[in-house]
Amino acid sequence: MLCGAWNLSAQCTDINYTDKTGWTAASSHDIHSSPKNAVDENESNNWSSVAIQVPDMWISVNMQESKKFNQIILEANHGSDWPAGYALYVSNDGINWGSPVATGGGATTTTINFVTQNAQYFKVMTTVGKDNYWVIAEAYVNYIAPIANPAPATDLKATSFNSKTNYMEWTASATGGASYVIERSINPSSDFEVLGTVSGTSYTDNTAVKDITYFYRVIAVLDCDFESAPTAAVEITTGACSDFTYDDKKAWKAKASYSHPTVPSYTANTHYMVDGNINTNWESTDHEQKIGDWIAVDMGSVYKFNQIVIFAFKDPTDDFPGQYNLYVSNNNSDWDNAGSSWGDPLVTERNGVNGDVVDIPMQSARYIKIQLTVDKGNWLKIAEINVGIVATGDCPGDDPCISVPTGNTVTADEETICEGETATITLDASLTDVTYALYIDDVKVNGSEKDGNGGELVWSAGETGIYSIVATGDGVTYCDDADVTLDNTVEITVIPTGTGDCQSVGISNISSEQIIVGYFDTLGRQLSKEPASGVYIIKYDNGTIKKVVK
Ligand SMILES: [Ca+2]
Ligand SMILES: [Ca+2]
Repeated sequence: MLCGAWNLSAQCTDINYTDKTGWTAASSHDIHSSPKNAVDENESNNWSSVAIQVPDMWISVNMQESKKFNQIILEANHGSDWPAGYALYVSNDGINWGSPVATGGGATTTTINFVTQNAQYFKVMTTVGKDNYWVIAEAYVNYIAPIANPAPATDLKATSFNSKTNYMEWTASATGGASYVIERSINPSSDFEVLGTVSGTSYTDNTAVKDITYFYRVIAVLDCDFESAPTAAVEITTGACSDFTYDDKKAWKAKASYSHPTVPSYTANTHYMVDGNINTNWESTDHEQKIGDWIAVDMGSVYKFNQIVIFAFKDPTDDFPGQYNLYVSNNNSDWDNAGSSWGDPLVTERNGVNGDVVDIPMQSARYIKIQLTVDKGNWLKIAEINVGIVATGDCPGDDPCISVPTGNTVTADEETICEGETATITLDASLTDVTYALYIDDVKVNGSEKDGNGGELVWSAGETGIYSIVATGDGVTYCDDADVTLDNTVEITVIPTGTGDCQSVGISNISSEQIIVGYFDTLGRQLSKEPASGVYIIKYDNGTIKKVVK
C-alpha cells in the first residue's frame, strides 16, 4: 500500500539529524582526539582510535533524546582508516545494548542500513583487526522513508527439532532495512495467522503441537505499511526430530588465551572461529599448543544442543587441539574470566581430531570453552565451531521444560530471622535474555519477576519456607533438576517473637545511672547494660547472644 496524501506523516518522510547540538560521545580509544569530533557537524576534524584496529574497539553516541532512524553513515575521509568489520548497537539507557542491529564491512564511506530503530544511543564496534587506525570524520544519522514495497524474502526452510519447536531460516530481502512477519497455518494457502515479527532471518516457533503438519510463510515489511509478497509456504510436521545445526551465528563471538604480540590483524581474528565459514580460521601464529591454552565461544543467548563439532584448518591438517577439556556455562563471569575455572569439565582429556564430533548430554548453555590438557608441537588453528542437536534415541527436547542454566547459586544473608525481619536472597549471576522469579515452597511469589541484567539479582524474604529461583526465557520454561535444586534453593526460618532465639525480656530496677537486665544467657554471662527501659529482643545462635535489639 502506498503512502497516500492523506497520511503523509513524518513517518513516511526522510529525516536527516543534522543538528547535533548537545550530542555527546565516548570511545574505547581516544587518547589524542575527542570522540565528540565524530558528531560535531564538521567533516574537517575527526575522531581516531590512534591504534591499529582490533576487535571490540568502540565509539558510542548519546543523541540526548530518542530518535527514529534506520541509517548511519560513517565518513572516514582519511585514507584506509575505515573499519574492516563493524557491529552496530542501539540503546535507550547507554547500558543495555542487546544484539547488533547491523553488521558488515566498512569503506571510506560506510553506509549502514537497518530496521528502523527508536533509540537515544548508538554504538559502533569493530569486529575484526586491520593494520590501520580507525577514523570517523563525521557520523550521520538518518531516517530514510521507504518508497515502495520491499523485495520478498527467499529460500525459506523449516526444520522441526523437537515435538513442540519448529525453526525457520530464510534469505533476507534484497531491500535493506526490512523486518519479517512470520505466519503459520494448518492449510497450505489460507487461514494464515501472524506468529511474530523479527528483524533477523530466523524464527523459532515454540508453540507448535506434536505430529501436526503446519505451513509457514514469511513477509518482508517496511515502515508506512509497505510489504512484500509472501514467500512460498513450506510444510513441516512437528516432532520430526531432525538433526539440526545452528546456522545463524551473527551474534556469536569468540576469544582465545593466545594472540600474536605484533600481528593483531592476523591473530586477533577470533571471530573467524564462529563466522559460519569453514574456509576462514583463527590461529595461534608462532605459538605451539601449551597446557592451559584455551578458546571460548559466546553464542549470544542460551542454546540447546547435544553436539559440538570443532574444525581445525584444512592445511596443514594436524593443527587441531591435541588433547583438551570441554566446558559449558551460562555464567557471564565465566566468560569474563575465561582463563580460570568453569567448574568441572563436561568432557575430560579428549584426544582431538580434525572435524572432532563431540556428542554430549543435552545442554542449555550460552558459553563453551575448550582448554588444552597437553603440549603439542603444532600451532592451534580453529576454522569453525558448530553446535547442534542430533536426534538419537528419544526425541531430543521432548521435555516440556529444559534445565535451569547451570553455574548459578542462590544464597541468603541470614537463614534464621525473627518475625518482622527480612533476609536478602541473592542470585549470583543473571542472563540478560532471561526473566527470574522467586518461589516459596514451589509457589511463585506474585510480582517477584526480575529481568536478568548480567549481574546479581536480589529479593527480600520474610516468611518461613524453601526459596528457589526459576528462570524463564523466549517462551521456554526452565525446570528444576535434582542437581540444580541442591545449589539453587535456600531455607529461611522465621522465629515468632518471644520464642526461641527471639525471646523478649523485661527490664526493671532502673536507677539513676544503672540498669540491671535480669537475664543471663545459658553460659551464665550477663547481658550488657542498656541505658533505658523497654522491651529487648535477644537473638541467640547456639546458646550465644548474637545481638540485642530494642
Ligand atoms: Ca567531525
Ligand atoms: Ca570460520
